[in-house]
Amino acid sequence: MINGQLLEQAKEVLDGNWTGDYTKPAPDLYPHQWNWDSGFIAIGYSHYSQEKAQQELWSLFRGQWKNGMVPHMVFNPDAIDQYFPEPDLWQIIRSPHAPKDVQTSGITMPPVHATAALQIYMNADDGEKALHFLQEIFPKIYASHRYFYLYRDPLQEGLVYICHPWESGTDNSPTWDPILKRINVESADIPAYRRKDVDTVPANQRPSDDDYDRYIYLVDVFRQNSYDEITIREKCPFLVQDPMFNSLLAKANEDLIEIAGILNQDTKEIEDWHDQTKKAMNNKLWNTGSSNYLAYDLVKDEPIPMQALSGFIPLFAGIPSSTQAQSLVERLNSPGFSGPPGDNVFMFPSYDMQAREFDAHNYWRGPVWVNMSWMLYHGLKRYGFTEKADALREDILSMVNRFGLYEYFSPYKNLSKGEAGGKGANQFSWTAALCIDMLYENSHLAVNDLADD
Ligand code: 2M8
Repeated sequence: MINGQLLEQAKEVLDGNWTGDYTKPAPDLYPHQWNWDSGFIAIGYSHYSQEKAQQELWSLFRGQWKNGMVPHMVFNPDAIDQYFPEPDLWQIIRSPHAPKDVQTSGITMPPVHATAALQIYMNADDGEKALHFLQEIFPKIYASHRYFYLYRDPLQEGLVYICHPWESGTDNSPTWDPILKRINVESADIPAYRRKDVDTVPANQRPSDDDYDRYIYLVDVFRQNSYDEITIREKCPFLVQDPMFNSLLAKANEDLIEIAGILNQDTKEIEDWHDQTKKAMNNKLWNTGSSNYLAYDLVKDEPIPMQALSGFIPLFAGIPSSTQAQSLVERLNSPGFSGPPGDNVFMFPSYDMQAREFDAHNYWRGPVWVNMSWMLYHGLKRYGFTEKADALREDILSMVNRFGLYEYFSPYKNLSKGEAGGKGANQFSWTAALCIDMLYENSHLAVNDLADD
């Protein structure tokens, strides 16, 4: 009964986190709305509640800025005292582009909304309603892609940069360590603040205080410069072309082209973006030595040689050639991402297990995340690694079934006595949503699995 029960539990988690307007990523730790979470969550809902799936995206796009940027967070005014940072830190009113009637953060996140919108349309029973939804949301998503190519691609090479680790979604990935270390933050330089995340999750599973000081320092740079993109580009010490962010943009371009086709809209501009990004990923971010894609530090003008799982996400967007895909899969199968020979490790740890920086319990420094595995599942299928993809799916569903619908997980299958496999927040929405998607997607399997394990 594993999968039938899991499906019900996952729906309960989404129902529990649903506020009436949007879905909280987790009950206590994350009370507001987050950008890429909403995309993943909408994909889960699209299988059984079109209404909630569509509403999830509408709620997020209420916060869209006039320059097209979709903010990384839309605040719930009733939950302001439950999370740090509050809108007061962001002070988005300093930007002429910020919305006046919705409180948001002042940075963005990996763009998964074209991908989510297309899934909503594809999974709809009521084609007419879903078509209407696509027509309404298409110009907004298009504007958000245009924002990236206008403001975040200064070299006009098809690669967009992020200016804060929060924009990557992989907040404390070791990839950002070399850059954050270069930022010398004296406590007097940054606004006073108190973290609230460590009230609910053990500190050793969350970013360090040194990381937070730098996160706040960067927000201060943005607000002091009124969120002006050109000034930020000149002054920000953190400007990175991240392989996962650009892959998700490429995947979203691909899906936006499909949406434009459905709506009989012109696709030329999006196709140009798409071609350019795919080529640039392979020309600039591919690294033959490590058989994966590396992030690129635009301030120092050099690749960042850190080994994160983000460097494999291009598979999801169809960016690698088949030879590159083969190398990526070989690297995924190696001890760095699969552990020592034997079935000891869930697919896949978020950071190279053989690297000094790897930490099995700490957030984006090693644990397994369901959204990353879900993207790789689709990436592996896309390149014909069907057996590997199916094994990954089974591995992730069994992991979640064993430990619960947590935010992230220890990669180790054999835990020491008393150790919990689930980490961070429990009842985590995107874990639930993407399990739902994996269960429905192979619905012939899911239906059979409903009967027996
Ligand atoms: C985490 O990030 C937020 C800040 O944006 C936090 O730590 O408070 C990340 O895992 C991010 O990827 C995610 O979108 C967010 C909400 O789930 O939490």
